[in-house]
Formats: sequence, structure tokens, C-alpha cells
Amino acid sequence: MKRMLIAAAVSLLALAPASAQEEETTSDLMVIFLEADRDNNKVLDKGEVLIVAIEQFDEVDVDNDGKIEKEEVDDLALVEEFSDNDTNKDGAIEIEEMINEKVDDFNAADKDNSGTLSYEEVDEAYESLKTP
Ligand SMILES: [Ca+2]
Ligand SMILES: [Ca+2]
Ligand SMILES: [Ca+2]
Ligand SMILES: [Ca+2]
Repeated sequence: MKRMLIAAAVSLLALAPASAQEEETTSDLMVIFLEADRDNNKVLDKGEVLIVAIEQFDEVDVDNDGKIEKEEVDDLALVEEFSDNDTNKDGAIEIEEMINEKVDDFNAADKDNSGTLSYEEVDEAYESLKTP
């Protein structure tokens, strides 16, 4: 249930290469992290994570009705997680459902409960995503 949204702090991370050992992967993750860090304070706060999440939501919501329907996620390999995130079971992911999920994932990734995500915390969340 949380996987889609850790992908939240990190959903752009899905674009990074799968090989974790490579130095390239680290720098790709760092690029994504720095891009999300709008105020350049080297940590991501909830607002920064949600801005990225909402931008992605808008991108996926091709018909702009404020909901992500199954058809819209077909090509994103998220279909399997779709029903988990559809908490009101109306067959679509509303932006509220997406945000709730992202906040849960944010809190799960924030290991030291600082209210912000350090690069290390994002990296750890990303690594745990890749490990079944
Ligand atoms: Ca920041
Ligand atoms: Ca839609
Ligand atoms: Ca729904
Ligand atoms: Ca933290």
C-alpha cells in the first residue's frame, strides 16, 4: 500500500537505472533529490514532496478531471498497486487519495522523525523499494 507513494518522495526515482551499485545511480538519485529540493536546504519537507507528487499527478491525469483512472496508469506499471491506493473504491485515484498516501510514505521514510527527508532517508526508502 505504501509502495506507490514512497515512490512518492521518490516516484521520479523510478526513472533511475536499476543497478544500485553503480555510482551513476547515486548521482541520478541525487539529481532528482536536488530538483525536488526547491529551497536548496538539502532536505525535502512535506511541501516539496507534495509539489512533486502533484506535478506527477497532473502529468498522469491526461484528461484533467482530477482523478487518475486505470486507463491512465496502464503504461506506468502501477496498475497492480492501483486498487490499494483507491481507498474509497470508486475506481479512480483522487488527488486526496494520492496525497494521503504520499504523506504516509513521507512519514515512513522519515526515520528520525525530523519532519524532513535527508538524502540518506530518500536513498534508504528507494533501496527498500527495490528489495521485495
Ligand atoms: Ca528543501
Ligand atoms: Ca483522469
Ligand atoms: Ca478513489
Ligand atoms: Ca528525517
